[in-house]
Amino acid sequence: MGVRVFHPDWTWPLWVHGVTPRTDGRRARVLPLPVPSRQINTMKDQPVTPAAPSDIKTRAGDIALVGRPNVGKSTLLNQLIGERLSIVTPRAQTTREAVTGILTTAAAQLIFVDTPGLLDPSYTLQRAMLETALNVIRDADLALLLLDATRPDEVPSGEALAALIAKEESLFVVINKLDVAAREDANALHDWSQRVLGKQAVEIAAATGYHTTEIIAALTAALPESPFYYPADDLAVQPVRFFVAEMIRETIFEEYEEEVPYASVAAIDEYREGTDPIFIRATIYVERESQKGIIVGRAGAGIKKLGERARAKIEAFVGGHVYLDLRVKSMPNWRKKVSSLQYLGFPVPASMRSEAGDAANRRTGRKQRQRSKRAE
Ligand SMILES: Nc1nc2c(ncn2[C@@H]2O[C@H](COP(=O)(O)OP(=O)(O)OP(=O)(O)O)[C@@H](O)[C@H]2O)c(=O)[nH]1
Ligand SMILES: [Mg+2]
Repeated sequence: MGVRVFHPDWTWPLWVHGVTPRTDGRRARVLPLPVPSRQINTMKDQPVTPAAPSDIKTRAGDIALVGRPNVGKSTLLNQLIGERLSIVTPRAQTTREAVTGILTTAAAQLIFVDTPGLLDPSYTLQRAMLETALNVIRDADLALLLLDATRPDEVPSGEALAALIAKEESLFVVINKLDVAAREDANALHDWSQRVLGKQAVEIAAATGYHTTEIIAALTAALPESPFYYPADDLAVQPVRFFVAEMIRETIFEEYEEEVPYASVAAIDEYREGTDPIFIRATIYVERESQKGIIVGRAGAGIKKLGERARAKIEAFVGGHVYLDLRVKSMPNWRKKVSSLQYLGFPVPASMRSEAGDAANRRTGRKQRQRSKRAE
């Protein structure tokens, strides 16, 4: 069994797959840490023995949490799992990668996959984010579409809408933020859901838990019969370093305004666990030297505060002292370059990788032509 450690202001779970502290004095079960895993449900191919008695038929499967940016997908994941697994900010496009949270009940294992918002991409990172969300929708057993009752015009369209319609019977729709929404706006979304998707939407408030029990019951009934894919006390599948990087990124959203959080990404260079304090070396990449200056701040005051706040979250998460060595570097236009995204570990779809290869070949070809012209 594990132990949970909470920071007074935070409920980051310690009880995630790969960081299950033990009370029997033996070492915690830890995934090989230097290997970043940006994949989802890596263990799903090998179901584990059901935790429930063998005469009970268990149900299990993936449920994609999807919707336009800022509709409350990550808030809902955290509410359903009962822990703060996925980062939440008031700003759109917070989530960039799929985040998996596992809810195990007596007879069912609901593997929720939080996704980046379904947006209209204008640069490469956004295209990779959209592609991630579309892939999760396609691969998941069920999809739960969130609509935001405070913004009734924000509904999926185009490719995303087509992917949702293709889910047919395995698509469920909820209208979120009912705690603050106007009735006529919620009604407009009910009409849209009925008209476009042929679905009766359920009203929820992810922030308060309103109607989430009903959602869990409806999803459970729709899951396929299956053994559990994960041990019953696992909550997450991504390695510690993923959550550490996300905590740094969330703190950047809290500390800086405008473009800086969007131009920032955190990479964990080193995670040395056998030491006290745990040694973590991380780099924040920004797109321009000027953004580097903003993060570092006057006489380093900015990065000092950022480091202290991020460290407090990480310490609560790992349940021990942490030495956080934080640096800032500029990686020009990293959000627009396939090679930079790959270097940073983002899942870049094969179609985009070949485009990058083609572009590089075109550049090389152009250079070769220029060289041969000059030689003539
Ligand atoms: N009042 C209210 N606010 C909510 C509710 N659910 C989410 N929010 C707020 O909506 C904002 C966005 O929430 P997120 O959970 O980050 O939304 P998201 O869909 O994951 O956003 P992206 O990751 O950017 O796509 C935050 O400020 C949340 O606190 C709700 O039920 N009621
Ligand atoms: Mg999110």
